[in-house]
Amino acid sequence: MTRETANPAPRHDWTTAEILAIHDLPLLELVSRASAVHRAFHDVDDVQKASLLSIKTGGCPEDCGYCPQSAHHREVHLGKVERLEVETVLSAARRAKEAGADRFCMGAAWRNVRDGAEFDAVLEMVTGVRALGLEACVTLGMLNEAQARRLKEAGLTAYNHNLDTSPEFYDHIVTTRTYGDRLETLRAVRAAGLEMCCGGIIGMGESVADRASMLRVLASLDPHPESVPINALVPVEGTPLGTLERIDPLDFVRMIATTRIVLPKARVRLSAGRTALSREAQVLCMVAGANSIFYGETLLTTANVRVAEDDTLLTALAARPNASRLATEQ
Ligand code: SAM
Ligand code: DTB
Ligand code: SF4
Repeated sequence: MTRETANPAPRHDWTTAEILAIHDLPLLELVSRASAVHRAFHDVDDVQKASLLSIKTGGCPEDCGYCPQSAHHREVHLGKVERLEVETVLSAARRAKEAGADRFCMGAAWRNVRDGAEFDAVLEMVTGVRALGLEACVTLGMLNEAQARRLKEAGLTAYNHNLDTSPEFYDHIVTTRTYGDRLETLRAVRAAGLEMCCGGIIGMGESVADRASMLRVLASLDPHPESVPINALVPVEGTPLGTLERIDPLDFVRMIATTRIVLPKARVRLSAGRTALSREAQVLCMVAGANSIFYGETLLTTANVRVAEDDTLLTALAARPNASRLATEQ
């Protein structure tokens, strides 16, 4: 038996070399090991549908190279949007619930959370989303422990704050905030007793060792993040990374499988970049351990897979009605 299936307890001492060795296994061996870990820790039929809404779009002072919302990338025209009203957000949450979402995630293009009317409105949104019976997640940039506690008191389920890439590659992508700043926000999230949603992006020109290194940092967090979004870069014209090629779908599969093995208990979310995957590639990602998707026509500013297509995919994954009866009749 392999080490990770024989001793499946989550580990915090992974080395980059160990993770890299797993990542680079022959593909079928990698996927079958990841699948075994997935089955050992999860109900494989359970795929979470997370709905996403941008509550404040564009004009962000940070310079993240991948992001269409950065004010540094003047060629991107988003049509600046002020913060949405609480009632507008709650109507969207109600529609998401009716469509079958489990979690409602709200994103703001802020460098950090500031106390005052804007933050108070977000707290109201969180309470309203929870009252609908949905899990609530927000991503608002950096925050301190007192702000994280206020979110917890408002009923927030999880806070999303991504590492994005490895510590070694990070300075190629973002210069206005440090890797240490990100880890400090994650510490505040944990100190407040919130669930942590933390992952990254592949396809930004990083090496495979950088991908492994990012997973090493995620695994060093104790406890591991409860959810881990793995995004493939959506190249947006006008951003510094806008001319990069989309990654090979099988590289996405490798990253998902490796994440599943290194972070066995986490919900691994097949996040941005799904529009470039065939239905079959998405199913392969799920076999390799992905158990959550963003569900809804848009991510924050870019297109997501259409809901009707996702419904077809999720129906295809479900057991065929009367399949066992038909089998015995034959
Ligand atoms: N401003 C907040 C922050 O950065 O923490 C929250 C919003 S930010 C858009 C959330 C995450 O979206 C980023 O950390 C990044 O991982 C992901 N993201 C942004 N643009 C992307 C793109 N073009 N392709 C893939 N992922 C992207
Ligand atoms: C995450 O890891 N991916 C989501 C969510 N967390 C907030 C955002 C993806 C954004 C993709 C680019 C866009 O639509 O602007
Ligand atoms: Fe701003 Fe977040 Fe985009 Fe960075 S990723 S530019 S912090 S909205």
